[in-house]
Amino acid sequence: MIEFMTCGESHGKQLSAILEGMPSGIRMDPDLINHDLWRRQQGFGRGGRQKIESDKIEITGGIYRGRTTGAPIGLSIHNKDAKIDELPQLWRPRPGHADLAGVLKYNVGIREILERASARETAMRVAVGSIAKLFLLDFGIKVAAHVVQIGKARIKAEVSFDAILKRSDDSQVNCVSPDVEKAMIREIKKAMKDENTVGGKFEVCVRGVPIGLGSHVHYKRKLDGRIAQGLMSLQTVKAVEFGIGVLAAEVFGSEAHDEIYFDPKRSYYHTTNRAGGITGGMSNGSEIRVRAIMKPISTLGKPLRSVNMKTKAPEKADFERSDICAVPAGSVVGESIVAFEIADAFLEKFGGDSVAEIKRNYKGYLRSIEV
Ligand code: EPS
Repeated sequence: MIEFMTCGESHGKQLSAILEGMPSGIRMDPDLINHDLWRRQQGFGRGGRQKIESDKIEITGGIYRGRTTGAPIGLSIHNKDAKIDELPQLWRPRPGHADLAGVLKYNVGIREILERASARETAMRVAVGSIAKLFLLDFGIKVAAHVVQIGKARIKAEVSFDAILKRSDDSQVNCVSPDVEKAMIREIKKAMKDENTVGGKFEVCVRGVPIGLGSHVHYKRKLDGRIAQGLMSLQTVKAVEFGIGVLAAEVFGSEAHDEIYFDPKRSYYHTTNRAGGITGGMSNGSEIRVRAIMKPISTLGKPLRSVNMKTKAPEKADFERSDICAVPAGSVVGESIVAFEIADAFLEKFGGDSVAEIKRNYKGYLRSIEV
């Protein structure tokens, strides 16, 4: 089992994490981590904060001469906008934000709640996910995400894994189609003009996952449940779907499942992937395809009705600098979240203390399921 803990406020000194349980021998690549951090900061419709920050990882433990040692990995990202003590207290909770429930539950002000509820925290989740991606690459497993919808602009057809890999870092919305990208940018511009915000949907795909990660035997071990929990914990995510997802409610069984075939050269296989790569809580050998739906960000330039928590008078919600659209950034975070969950399930199945040991276990398993 791998686990990590993050701490740090949006405008505090730094974000920190300790990642525990990674084996020794993973080649560390700070450039790749920094590239993912950079990707998270991009996207048309991002707010002013990203012009201030240029997130860079500092690795403070668990690495020797460029490889993991098996010890807990210490990570920090310094905030440039680290002025938390100068920032004012707020009194008008934003509808849709953690503000109201957080203030009542913790008996503190809105400032204390928003500082930790902020999506700034996801920078660290990206760093952790990048390390998971580096581990998975040693086993030929690749994770990639792309934006499929912003507002009413959407990609209609399924996008191949290779097309997702080929998408350009220059895309302003992490979208594979230049035409749909234009329509997505139009949606964001509309929201911008109205001082509004807009949500959307991203898809995370994983290639090279062997059959049998996760398990049917216990609810906490189900791979789809674990991935869904990870994605639902991302700020603004309201729904998660695998494969045909919500469409499963309206089609008949004959259109909902993946028929099974056998070929002596390639073993068992499916010609469709309606399950999104997971059946019975276990990976089934097909690509994992999961989509997350993000609501529009709750900090609005034209705020919604709220209540002043000091006076109890009806007032408009507070507004602080925010994003118009965070879906492209969310897709990068989603990629990291899924990478972490796959790495966790992979280590659970093939666990060992070094990459070399895990490789032996993995090869033995692959041989055992050969027919
Ligand atoms: C974010 C940092 C935040 C926000 C945004 C995401 O920085 P600041 O509050 O200084 O502008 O831009 O967070 C929210 C929208 C939110 O509601 O907290 C980031 O780094 O992703």
